[in-house]
Amino acid sequence: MGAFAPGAWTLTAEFSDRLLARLADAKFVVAFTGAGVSAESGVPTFRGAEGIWRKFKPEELASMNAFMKNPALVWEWYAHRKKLIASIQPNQSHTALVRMEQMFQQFAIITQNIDNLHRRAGSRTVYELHGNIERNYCITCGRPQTNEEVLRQPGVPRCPACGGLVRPDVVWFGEFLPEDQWDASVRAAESADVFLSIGTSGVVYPAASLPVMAKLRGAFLVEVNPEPTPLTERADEFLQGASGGIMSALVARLSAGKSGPPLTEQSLQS
Ligand code: BJW
Ligand code: ZN
Repeated sequence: MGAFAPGAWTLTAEFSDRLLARLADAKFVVAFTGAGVSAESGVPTFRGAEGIWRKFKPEELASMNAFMKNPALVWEWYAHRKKLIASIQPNQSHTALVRMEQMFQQFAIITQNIDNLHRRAGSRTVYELHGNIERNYCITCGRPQTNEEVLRQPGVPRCPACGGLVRPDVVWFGEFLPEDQWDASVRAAESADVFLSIGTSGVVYPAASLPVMAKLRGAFLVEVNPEPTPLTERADEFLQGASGGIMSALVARLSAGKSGPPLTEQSLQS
């Protein structure tokens, strides 16, 4: 594995016997996803040259300090991303994960993404570690606001009930992750037979501790990424390349091993 050039995966790609055997025996499969999974839908990643928005690093925008210092700048970034995300569609990676949920007795997606694309694609069990960009709330009274309401207001949106600042319902640096989502993710990581880490740089904690947690509890750890990450040396398999092609090929390979007609690339995208 790893000998394929990024983007060279096709439905005939070969996967190791070890990986296929672990998947064939798996009762509980967990997919842990990051920004790379949405990249092929047109959502920029956070890190690397492509990920930088107007020369700002995520640490300079995604924090309460940054928001209080310059709410207009932070809102400009979020308004831009909200509009972009509303205009794009889930891609082959999201669709492949929907198919995987139908194939295994238990299946969960743990996502760091806030773009809601897994749910929009049709996945059911999705734990959102860093919130959801479709929600917003007032930092003073907690009143929720829809995207339609916030985007209607020019500049920094305000709460109609108390006049407080409204923020997106996402997790910024220095903030705790939603307890219920974190607890469910830890339980899933600890019970997984196969744990797939897909399209994440694995540098943001505590999310980045989940793949290692899963491996220590006996999961077979698979990483899918065009680039090596700090997790790569701990992975049992590193599938190097863009996740859309790799995940589609993997689902096609798995479904070919089951009864019924094998999936085609066309049927995976439909
Ligand atoms: C493809 C591809 C293709 C491209 N196919 N792949 C020092 C050490 C350790 C920890 C800390 C520390 N100092 C501070 C901390 C804690 C901090 C942290 O981890 N910082 C590190 C950066 C150093 N963590 C926190 O603060 C967290 N909270 C916390 O710890 O609470 C406890 C606490 C509370 C109070 C006080 C103190 C402690 C919260 C973290 C919140 C992260 N929030 C963000 C923004 C969310 C909202 C928004 O989107 O606007 O979450 S930051 C950003 O990074 C976002 C992402 O979910 C997250 C992870 O990024 P991801 O998904 O991995 O994206 P990239 O861009 O990094 O990588 C993309 C990958 O895709 C790359 O590898 C590409 O190769 C690949 N790729 N194309 C497949 N086609
Ligand atoms: Zn309010």
